[in-house]
Amino acid sequence: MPANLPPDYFAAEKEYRAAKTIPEKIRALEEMLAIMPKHKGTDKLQADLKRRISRLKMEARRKPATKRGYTYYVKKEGAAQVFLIGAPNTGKSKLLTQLTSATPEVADYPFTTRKPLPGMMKFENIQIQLVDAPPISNEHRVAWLPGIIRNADAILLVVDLSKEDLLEQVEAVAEELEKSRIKFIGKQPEKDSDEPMFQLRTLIVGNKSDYPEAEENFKVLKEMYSNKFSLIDISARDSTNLDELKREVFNLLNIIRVYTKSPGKKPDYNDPVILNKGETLADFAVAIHKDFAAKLKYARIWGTNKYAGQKIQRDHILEDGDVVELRI
Ligand SMILES: Nc1nc2c(ncn2[C@@H]2O[C@H](COP(=O)(O)OP(=O)(O)O)[C@@H](O)[C@H]2O)c(=O)[nH]1
Ligand SMILES: [Mg+2]
Repeated sequence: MPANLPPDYFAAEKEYRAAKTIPEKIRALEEMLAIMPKHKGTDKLQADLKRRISRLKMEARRKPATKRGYTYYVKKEGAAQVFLIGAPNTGKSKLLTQLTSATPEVADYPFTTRKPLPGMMKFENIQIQLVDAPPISNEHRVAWLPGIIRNADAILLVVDLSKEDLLEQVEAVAEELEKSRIKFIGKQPEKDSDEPMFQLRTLIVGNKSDYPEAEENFKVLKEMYSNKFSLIDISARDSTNLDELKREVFNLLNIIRVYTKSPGKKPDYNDPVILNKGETLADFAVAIHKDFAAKLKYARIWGTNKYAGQKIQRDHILEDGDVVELRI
């Protein structure tokens, strides 16, 4: 049975997607639940919302940042927020200087980075926010870090390929974050075990590929992790493979760029609407304006695998690069 959700629901859903904090997210989800018509066709959706609400409430209870009442919260900007995470001295700050115009301190002694520092990375026609963070190791725990990482859309786990202890570098970070119930995953969401974990999409970045031993070490790293994760080797120092890295970051985010078009005019390719993969024409309309979502009759689409100007309905799943003309 189709759910037939009212326009208010999509507006609340938009608020949910824009929500930055856990209380905001909970409020939006509760609104979605309240608005949703209660019948057989929405049973599953209702259950799903309830599950998400209770999970967020659980998370809010154990968030250390709120207990301390203090955190280095980094406001999201651009299409997505991606944290640079890793052991000390792996080159996170160096990488940030190479990919953005931010100027963190880069030094060959550990723990130079004490606060998160954001910078904007340009990828084609969008900006992605990268955030440099203090290192994570078994010896050194930054209490507020897991709290702000939870807000990120994805993680770059930076590993030093010049060192023999690659696996320890990865596992130490994974272990530390697991204590805060954060789990690294590849591009696909994983099934929860008994204890729900907060899942973060992660790309493993092997840095310092300019070292002679790096190639062999990267092979070892791939053998260990390529069944679950995407990996890439780069040299932040020499700017090797950084364009490929940018594309990998974009792929990791599972986002698409969709463009608006007015009748008879050319689309503006400089200003894409960012959606998650799998989102529909209805989601696109909500992202533009909630009134559009309510009034939308149909739309025309231009893109790959479509006839130019083909008519589409609300449930049509959009793809990266699609151009859409909304008809209300
Ligand atoms: N050879 C080489 N050295 C690098 C590379 N990236 C960073 N470094 C050096 O590694 C040290 C630690 O870098 P930094 O960015 O401060 O590491 P962080 O602690 O992870 O932020 C510095 O001396 C950097 O110059 C690289 O790609 N190749
Ligand atoms: Mg640093």
